[in-house]
Amino acid sequence: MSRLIVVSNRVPLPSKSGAASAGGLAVALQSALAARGGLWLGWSGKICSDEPVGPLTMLKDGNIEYALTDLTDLDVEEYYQGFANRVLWPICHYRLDLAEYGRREMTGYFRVNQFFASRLLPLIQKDDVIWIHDYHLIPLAEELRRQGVKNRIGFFLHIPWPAPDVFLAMPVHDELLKSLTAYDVVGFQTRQDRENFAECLSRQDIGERLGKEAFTAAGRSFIARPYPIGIETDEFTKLARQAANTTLHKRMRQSLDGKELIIGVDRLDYSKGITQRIDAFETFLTRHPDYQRKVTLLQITPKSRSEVPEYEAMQKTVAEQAGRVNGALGTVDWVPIRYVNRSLRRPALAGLYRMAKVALVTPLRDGMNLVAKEFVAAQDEDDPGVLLLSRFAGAAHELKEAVLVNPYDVEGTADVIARSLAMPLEERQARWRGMMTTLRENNVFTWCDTFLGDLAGNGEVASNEQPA
Ligand code: ADQ
Repeated sequence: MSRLIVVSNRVPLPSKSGAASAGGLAVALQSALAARGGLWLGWSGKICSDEPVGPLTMLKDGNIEYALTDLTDLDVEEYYQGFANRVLWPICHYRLDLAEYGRREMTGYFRVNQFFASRLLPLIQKDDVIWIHDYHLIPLAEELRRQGVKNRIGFFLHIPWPAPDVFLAMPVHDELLKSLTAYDVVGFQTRQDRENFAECLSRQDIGERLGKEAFTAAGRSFIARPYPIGIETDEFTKLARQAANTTLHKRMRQSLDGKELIIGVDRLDYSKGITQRIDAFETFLTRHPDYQRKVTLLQITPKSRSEVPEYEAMQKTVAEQAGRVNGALGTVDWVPIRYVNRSLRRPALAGLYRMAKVALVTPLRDGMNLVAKEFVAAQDEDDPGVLLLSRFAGAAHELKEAVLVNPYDVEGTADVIARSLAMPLEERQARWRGMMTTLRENNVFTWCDTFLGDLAGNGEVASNEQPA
């Protein structure tokens, strides 16, 4: 088997405390790489003010080797905080209003991709397959090809690919589209994302579509396919089952004192619909006063990207909003919303999912959303909770038995919360069984194997040159 090289912006090193990385890419790739082994290259998270950046830091943990590079403060400002998180992230989540284009950031983005290529180049061996992840590194393969790399290179986009009218509003759209044609396999979360991408190529007259998944451009062929990302389903179920007897969970149950638990778990991000969700929860409590003092919403939201102004502002908004609802509706012995800004260890999280009667997974837009899948996997089959899922999450394309909502419709979501709490056991079980079948059939290992199978050339089109 050829060696696998994974490249992503951040590399989540195994933590001594066992605290989980609160990010979907980290969670999924850690599982996938631990099973197969390989090399993982990315930013160490360290910022240095002097150029040139020092040598790579090499670490080993089990069968994964890590190659970590520092970045300069200018790199971080232009590439990471700038173009990646203030242009690509909002655009791909349909927030044209939040995108801030600047030539300097765009140039920085392409420059740092060149830098990643220069770091990776000396590590590449003849038969390695290279798997590049997410919107930070779209032009990386093009850079590697320019340097003569002929290895198989795949790209997986963890976030949505938006509708063409949205994507094409971005000034450098053609450069990004063309750079994706340097890959052998381009993976998306859903068929809809792939179709949006294909439509962008066609509108811009870049290359040609040869079949459902086969494309050609600039004398190369590549495939673009949906590979919906999964979780370690059975492992997660086991974690949740074991968590029931831990001190944390006993304390939690005690503190609930018979009240039903509703749970929300999201990085603090405007795409996750947290403010709309809190509005919906407040509307639900106001419209259904019988439920007051009988339910609690536990919203677990680790801070993320605090250096980007929209995120900093959001921290304030959500904290104030939760405080306002608690002030208006809470009583001396009941707090409607427990709002927690920290990362939990995975077993703790799994146990809390299992304790919850309803999960509110209501992003305004999401590539997939692993929380939805984790919640389902954590349930007790005899008495499963209800997944209330945004129709704008990639997961809604797979988990058809979830209760789908439009997160922009606050009153509609409030009504669905009430219906979910009252859902009869047989219906809950039937929905849960359907979703579990999907999660068992498509777990994180199937995701990884399918992608890497295609990348190895087992896919529909695999005519590009193999390493010399
Ligand atoms: P994210 O936007 O980070 O991922 P998501 O898919 O929900 O979103 O993954 C979050 C992960 O972090 C989950 O595994 C969750 O358990 C974990 N997590 C969240 N809060 C936590 C907390 N407080 N403590 C511990 N762990 C926490 C991006 C895309 C998604 C896509 C994934 C994977 O935005 O659409 O599903 O990548 O491709």
